[in-house]
Amino acid sequence: MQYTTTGVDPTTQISLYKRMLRPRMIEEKMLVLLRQGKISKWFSGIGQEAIAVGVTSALKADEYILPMHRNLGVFTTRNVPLPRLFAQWQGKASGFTKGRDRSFHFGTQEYKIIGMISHLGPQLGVADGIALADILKGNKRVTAVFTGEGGTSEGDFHEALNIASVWDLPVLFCIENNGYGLSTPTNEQYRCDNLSDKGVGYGIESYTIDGNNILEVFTKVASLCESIRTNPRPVLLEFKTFRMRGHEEASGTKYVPSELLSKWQEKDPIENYRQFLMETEIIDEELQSELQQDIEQEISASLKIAFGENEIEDVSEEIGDVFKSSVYQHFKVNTEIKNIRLVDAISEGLRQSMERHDDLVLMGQDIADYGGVFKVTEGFVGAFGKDRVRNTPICESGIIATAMGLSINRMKAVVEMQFADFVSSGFNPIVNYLAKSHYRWNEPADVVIRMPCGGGVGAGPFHSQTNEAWFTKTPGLKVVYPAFPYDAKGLLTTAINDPNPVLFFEHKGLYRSTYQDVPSGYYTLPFGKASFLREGDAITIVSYGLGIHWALETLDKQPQVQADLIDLRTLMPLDMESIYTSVKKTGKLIILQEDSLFGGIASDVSALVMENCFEYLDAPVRRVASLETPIPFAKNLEDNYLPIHRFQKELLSLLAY
Ligand SMILES: Cc1ncc(C[n+]2csc(CCOP(=O)(O)OP(=O)(O)O)c2C)c(N)n1
Repeated sequence: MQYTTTGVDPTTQISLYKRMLRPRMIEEKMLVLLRQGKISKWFSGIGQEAIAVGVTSALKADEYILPMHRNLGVFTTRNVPLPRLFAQWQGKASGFTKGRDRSFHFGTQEYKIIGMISHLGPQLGVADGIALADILKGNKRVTAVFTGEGGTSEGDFHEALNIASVWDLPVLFCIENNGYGLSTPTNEQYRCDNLSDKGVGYGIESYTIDGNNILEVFTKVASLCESIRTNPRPVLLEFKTFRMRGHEEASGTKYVPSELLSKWQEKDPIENYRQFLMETEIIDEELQSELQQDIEQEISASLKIAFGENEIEDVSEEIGDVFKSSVYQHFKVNTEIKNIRLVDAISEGLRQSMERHDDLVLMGQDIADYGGVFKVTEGFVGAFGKDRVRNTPICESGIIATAMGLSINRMKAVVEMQFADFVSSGFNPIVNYLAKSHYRWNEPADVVIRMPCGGGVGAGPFHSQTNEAWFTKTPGLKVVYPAFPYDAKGLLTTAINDPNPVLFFEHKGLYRSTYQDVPSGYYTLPFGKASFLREGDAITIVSYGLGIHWALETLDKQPQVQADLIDLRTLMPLDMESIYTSVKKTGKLIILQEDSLFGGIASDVSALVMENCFEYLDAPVRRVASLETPIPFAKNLEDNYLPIHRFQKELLSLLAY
């Protein structure tokens, strides 16, 4: 192996050696503990240390790094205390996740390390968001993110590179090409010669680097970082290396030809570098054994602390940690009232939030000069500029991950889905990243996702869904679904103030058909408080969104029906107390929902009422909802699908029960 020391002084040469030796020795110890059954799983990075150590050494301490499952060297080079790391792997309380997640699945703001989620790809977009926040705040920083060559086949990789390219984001995309993705060799993963070639397609500068040569990694990355800090841009790096052990220890390496393993054994990054340092007399046997002894001692002392810690017994914070606790701030201003449409109220709430929060960034397809397909952000570019009102490429997953990155780097984001239906292309980062971060490692996702949704508009199966139930199912997400302009404005401002992820549903059928008197100043409304729109003793009607308007229409036609009509307004948190109070008074409950019946909110409201108010009920709870089909296009078919025409009959029959 050829080593060039130009620009690397002897102290740095030794420090790079020590930095590689530490993760190697920790790993060797972990492999012993694994065999003894003292830890549960291990993903080995043996043979790949030069990449994590070289890249981390080239970055400054305040620059974020997003490592993968084999990058122990990132954590050790950033001097994360070993007792905490060991406690993390043992699921102990003094780790980084209170025992809630394993291995390297955590981040720490203290060390500016943002760990992966198992799905590999999403962190590439998160790096984009972190880098975007740095650009917007005028920080001259680089963000480094890792992926394996297997992970480059995920859409997230392509989306993240493309976003970074069109937005000139200072991200160092580091591919560790270690020959195998689990058992899949590179020729079954991709067909270009080098993965760095992919940079060309995105207009990104890229390089192939010998990932086993610490000096090459360090000097190349250090000089690139210098240049990126002053001239922000993404750079794609492919580090050639090899995975010397199994994907994880249990799976072995039977499928790897032995000659490949021996060929790469000879290229071991630590052995070769040690020899080089000995030959050039930078280190000698004495120093080498001193280093080794120091690390050994550090490992055993740290292990003693971690093993000495009790297993987690306290489960009292499990529910409380799903969301970041935040105190609702009530703003009520006495200003002029204007009669406006739902779409205007949302636009106004968004505009006033932009004025209030300098750190709020809007992202979405065609939201800038064009104003969004529903014109919610019309005129925003003029008021706030293109840095904060950002047109995105068509890549929901990458942009939602980018929003997470903005939040990690202490900015706020609102992402507009062009239609709520398209959120399926960004489903993974929402339900796995945004929803779980606070519970896993105490990091909230300060992100609102606006969801223009709903049927009755003749737009067929992919532009009419009301897909709130995809999200109410997932702990860690708040779900808001206003039916009126006043609620929409006040709940949107609250959603933006809330540091947790919020799915904000906007029924597009109501955008331009629903008017209401709305205060023109900034105000907020609390989550988790349903509103009583009508009051009566005979029956309780629960609904939200367009369903509320159907219920009102029905009650107007049937003035003899004495009903409590409850508008849920937010689905998570859900105001069950108001429902219980009403049901205890009326003894009958009918729930109307626009979505198909099975697995929707109506089912859970029904179950909860049966469990908690059984002795007050005079009839079985009734649910009325759309058919169990996709939502159709033709008017007659859509009318048949939606529940409005069935509601009156069901209501009257329940009253007569
Ligand atoms: C979306 C997703 N699909 C599949 C997996 C299962 N899986 C975990 S790691 C891995 C291989 C990853 O290969 P690569 O990106 O090359 O990284 P390496 O493990 O080689 O370092 C697979 C298939 C996963 N975690 N996430």
